[in-house]
Amino acid sequence: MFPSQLSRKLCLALAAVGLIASAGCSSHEGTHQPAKRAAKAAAPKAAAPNVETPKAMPVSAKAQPTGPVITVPKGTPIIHATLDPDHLNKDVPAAIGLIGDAGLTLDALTKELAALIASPRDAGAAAREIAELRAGWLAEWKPKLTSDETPLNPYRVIADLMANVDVENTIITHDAGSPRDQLSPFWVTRAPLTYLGWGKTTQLGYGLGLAMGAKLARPDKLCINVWGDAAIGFTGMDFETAVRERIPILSILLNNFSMAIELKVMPISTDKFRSTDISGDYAMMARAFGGYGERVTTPDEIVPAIKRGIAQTKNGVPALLEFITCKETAVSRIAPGK
Ligand SMILES: Cc1ncc(C[n+]2csc(CCOP(=O)(O)OP(=O)(O)O)c2C)c(N)n1
Ligand SMILES: [Mg+2]
Repeated sequence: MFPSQLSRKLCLALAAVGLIASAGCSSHEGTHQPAKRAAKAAAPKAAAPNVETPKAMPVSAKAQPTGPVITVPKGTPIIHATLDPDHLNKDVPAAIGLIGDAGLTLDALTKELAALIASPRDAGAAAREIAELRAGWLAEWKPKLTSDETPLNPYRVIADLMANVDVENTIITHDAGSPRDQLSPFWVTRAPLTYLGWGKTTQLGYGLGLAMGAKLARPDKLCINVWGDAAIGFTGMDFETAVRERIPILSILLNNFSMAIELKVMPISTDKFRSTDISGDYAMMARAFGGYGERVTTPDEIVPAIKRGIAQTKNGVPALLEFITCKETAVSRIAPGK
C-alpha cells in the first residue's frame, strides 16, 4: 500500500499526536508490528503483522474498509488519500479527502504531524502488550504451524519456509486464495520492500510475475511466490518464461487439488458438478519446462526440499516446490465490526 518506511514514519507521527492508538507500528527488532489496536482486536483469535491499522486510515486508490485479513472497525473515521477525486465517498464515506500522489501526500502529512510532536512517547508498554498478545495468538496456532499431518498442513509449510530462509534477504509474495490468508498473518517482514502485498485481493496467478519482477530488480535476493493450484492454473505457463529468461525464483505451490477458499461459497456446484476440484502434477510441469520441480508429500521432506529449491535458484534455475496439502480453511482474521 505505502512504502513501508514512509508509512512507519507517518504511524509514529500519528501515534505521537494521539491520532492512532499507539506506537504499534514502531520497529521491534526491525519487524513491522501490528498497531496496538489491531493486536487488541486480533487477540487471541487473530493478528495481522503485515497490516498497520491507524484509527484514521489513509488508503490508496480505492477505499477498502474490509480486507481478507483485517477489517477496519465500524464507525472509524476514514481519511482517504487518492489520486482520483471520483473515488471519494464511492465505497465508504470519507471524513477527509486528500487528493494527490500517495507518496507526496504522506510526506506532507508526516511533515505537518512532526511539527505537532512535543516530545517522543515511550512505546515500551504498548510494545510489551503487543508481544504478549502475539505470543498467545501464536500459541493458539502452534498445532497447525507444527502439524505433522498428511496431506501437509499449509501453515506447517509456511512456518518451515519462514524458519529456513534468510527472511531479511527474501522478497516474498502470495496469490489470492487461502495462500494469502495463510501467509500474511504469520510472515514477519524484517526489512522494507521484502513483502509484496496488494490489498484485498487480485487476479489469481499474479504472484508469479511479481516474484519474477522482484528477482529482476533484486537478483541478490531470494524471491518467492506462494500460490495455490487454482492460481498456477492461470499463469503457470509463465514458469517457462522464468526458465527461458533465466529468472531463478522459488515458487511454493500449496496444492490441495481444490479451490479450498471457495468450498463454503460454492457448496451446490461443488456437490453437483465438482466445480471446485482441480488436478495436475505441477512439479512434473516445472521439470518439463526445464526448471527444477519437486513434489513434497511428507512433513520430514519439507525442509530438505526447501533447501534443495533454494540451492537450485542459486545455480540460476527457477524451482517449483509442490507441497501436497490438505483443504485447510481455518484463517486468522480480525472479527468484523470491532
Ligand atoms: C482470475 C481470478 N479468478 C477468480 C478469482 C477468485 N478467487 C480467489 S481465490 C480463488 C480460488 C483459489 O484456489 P487456490 O489457488 O487453489 O487456493 P486454495 O484456497 O485452494 O488454497 C478464486 C477462484 C480471482 N481472484 N482471480
Ligand atoms: Mg487449492
